[in-house]
Amino acid sequence: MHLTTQQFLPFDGTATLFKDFLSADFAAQAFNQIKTENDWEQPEITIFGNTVLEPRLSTWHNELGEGYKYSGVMRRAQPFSEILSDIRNRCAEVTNATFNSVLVNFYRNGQDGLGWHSDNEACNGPEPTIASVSLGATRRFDMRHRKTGETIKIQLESGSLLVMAGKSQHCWVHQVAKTKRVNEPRINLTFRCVIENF
Ligand SMILES: O=C(O)CCC(=O)C(=O)O
Ligand SMILES: [Mn+2]
Repeated sequence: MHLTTQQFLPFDGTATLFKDFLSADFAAQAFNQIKTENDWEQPEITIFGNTVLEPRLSTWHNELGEGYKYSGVMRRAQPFSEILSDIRNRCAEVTNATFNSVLVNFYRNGQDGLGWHSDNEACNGPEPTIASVSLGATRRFDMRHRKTGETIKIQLESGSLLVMAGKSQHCWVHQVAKTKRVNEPRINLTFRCVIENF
């Protein structure tokens, strides 16, 4: 299988986009299946002393039953469904990496988003390869260098795969900004390989 790729980071890691990773039909079907099958959660987060619900729904899945802690919240581990395993295997094939976990985000419309952060939790290891699959509405994904402030904007279309690797989590932060321009829902899957018993 040959897929066209585009490289986005000028230095300090890689962010490689496989625009046509999944066919439009498969992506649409996967979107519907994950939307209906997933047992969605909406954890609370505390920002500057205020407790609010996260502006998106999500689930965490891990083969070993390991929970995941981020933003101070411990997430329960759910098993991989058939569709999540299928997409995970396709990611493994394209990247030559292995993935034992996935964080699934459901952005109900443009008012849902994810603030600046990096996936640099110790359980991901020092230079994690993260495979990010998008389904549904196109959303803009921004990456900003921690030192230079250089910002890269990437349109993540349905069926695309963005692979972040090397120093990308160490040197860059990323976000999915809220936008009034998008009214349609989007699902994003970020496959990771977490270290056991962290
Ligand atoms: O929705 C996206 O494209 C990004 C998701 C993300 O950064 C994460 O789950 O850590
Ligand atoms: Mn992230």
